[in-house]
Amino acid sequence: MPADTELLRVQASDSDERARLSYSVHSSVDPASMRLFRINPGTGVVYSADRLDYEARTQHILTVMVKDQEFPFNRDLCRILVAVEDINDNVPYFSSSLYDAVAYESSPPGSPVLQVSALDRDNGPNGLLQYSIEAGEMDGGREGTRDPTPIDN
Ligand SMILES: [Ca+2]
Ligand SMILES: [Ca+2]
Repeated sequence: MPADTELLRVQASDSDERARLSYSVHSSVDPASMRLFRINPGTGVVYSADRLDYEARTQHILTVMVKDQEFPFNRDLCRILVAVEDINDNVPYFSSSLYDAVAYESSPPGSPVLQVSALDRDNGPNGLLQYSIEAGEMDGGREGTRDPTPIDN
């Protein structure tokens, strides 16, 4: 989600006649959440102020304050809970860029040769991986299949 997205609006009322109310983000459970949200002091609309990363934190709990403007100041607090939804924003990566294996020519077809493994920081379906052979010699493993000249050692 891009920064500056409108998330929700808090609303307070004050029975005093000339009350002008002002909203602010008072605190957050995780101090890092403070810089990720801002509130419009006049309207109470809460915006994201930076990109939210599900992999860093799946939810943010903020305390919002409303204050009137005349001495003696009165105030009230409320809590807002922002749940971050995961998107598929992380690419999978292999734990190694090169794997070496030795396969015996006597091993029957279907014998395991090696196991590759990759990781993906996303959660749930966004982090599920499927492996396939993208390129290489698929038809018998003989080097030079694009070249009709037989290679004989
Ligand atoms: Ca992913
Ligand atoms: Ca993600």
